Amino acid sequence: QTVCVIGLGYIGLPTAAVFAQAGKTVIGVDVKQSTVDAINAGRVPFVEEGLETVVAGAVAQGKFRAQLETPAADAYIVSVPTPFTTDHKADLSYIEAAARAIAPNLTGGELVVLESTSPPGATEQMAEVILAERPDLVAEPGRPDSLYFSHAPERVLPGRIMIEMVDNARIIGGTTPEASAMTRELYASFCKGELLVTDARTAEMAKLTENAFRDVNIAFANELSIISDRQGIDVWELIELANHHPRVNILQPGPGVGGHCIAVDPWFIVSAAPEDAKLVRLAREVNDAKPEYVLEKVMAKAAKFREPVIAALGIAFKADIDDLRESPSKAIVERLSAEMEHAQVLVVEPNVVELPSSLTERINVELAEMEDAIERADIVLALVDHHQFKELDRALLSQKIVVDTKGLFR
Ligand code: SAJ
Repeated sequence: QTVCVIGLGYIGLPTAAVFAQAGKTVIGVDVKQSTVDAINAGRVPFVEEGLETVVAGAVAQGKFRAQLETPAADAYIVSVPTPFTTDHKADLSYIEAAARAIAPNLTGGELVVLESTSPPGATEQMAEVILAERPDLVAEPGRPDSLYFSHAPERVLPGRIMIEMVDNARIIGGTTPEASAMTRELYASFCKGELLVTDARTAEMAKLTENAFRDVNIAFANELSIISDRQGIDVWELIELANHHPRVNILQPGPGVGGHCIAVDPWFIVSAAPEDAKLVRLAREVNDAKPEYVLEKVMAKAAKFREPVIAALGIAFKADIDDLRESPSKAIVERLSAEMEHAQVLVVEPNVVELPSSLTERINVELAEMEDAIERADIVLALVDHHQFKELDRALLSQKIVVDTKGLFR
């Protein structure tokens, strides 16, 4: 059985690798020549624990190769980006392009699985694009000229992908029960977790719901942090106490919500149901507004210094990673340095060796070492709960004004 994986990014490449490991012949497709070349040389163009060994092994055994053109295959896995547009709608153009590239290769009997996180209805839309290109084929299970379509979202956590890809339970939703059954069988080749079968729309919505649940819960924590701040209450103690209740489980507040999933996916629910998705939208707005609250708080504290020096601890989007994309902490540092040109911002980020270009271009920002930055600072602004910061000697902070968005120094 030949499996074609379209889009060899953070999800597509590990998926291709585990299919090859499970004995399938896998052909990966990507638009980037450099990605194709790297993979065919057994290399992985990004950092993910344990992935390169599997890719290199599969390529060496001839079970996996990458190319630019979409080939004929028995099953297709579409794992391309679904970014959102400026008005918070899902951009499905990459899925459509993949569908158009698949269409000419089909003969009937093939399975096309959409893995990209998508708004409800996207799998059906993908099927429509393919069937419009191929009016000689149908989606009527049982007939030799029938095609099969489904959605199988992933739930892996970056850094643990090779483990979670295999172990996590997986939702599978076909546009027909026959498509679900085929998809289930395909994923059972490597997935040890439970395979939960539903329809395509429910599967699409389930993935969005998981991330929206987390976003709403974090928004609640962020709102509590602002209320508590103004009431003179320690929000971390408050949440810890409330979470002792057997049916309460509040997440942690912070400087905002980042990453490419939790800060994006809930918008797909909002754009699908703009009138009804009130809470989901509000949670997004609450979390998106948190960096501004932090910024104002720091600026108010800095007002009493003529040339304030601020040590900003962390610019990654969450603890103990080097990923700066969609990071609220990075956004706060960018805004701080722009709003207060007379201030000096010392960025401490143990997971990077250089600052991103948005910060190197600012003359009042520099990357600094932790102890040095704190010693020089008037204000210490904690933005990410990296383990290095948790282990900091508290005595260093005794003479400093501290703004602690993660409750590190309580
Ligand atoms: N955050 C808080 N407070 C918390 C937890 C997180 O402020 O209590 C912030 C983080 O600092 C970060 C953001 O939320 O800025 C997102 O971090 P995360 O660890 O919650 O999630 P991601 O984006 O790394 O991965 C999520 C996971 N989804 C869920 O836990 C429901 C992962 O399982 C998904 O596979 C992934 O999204 C995805 O690809 O959708």
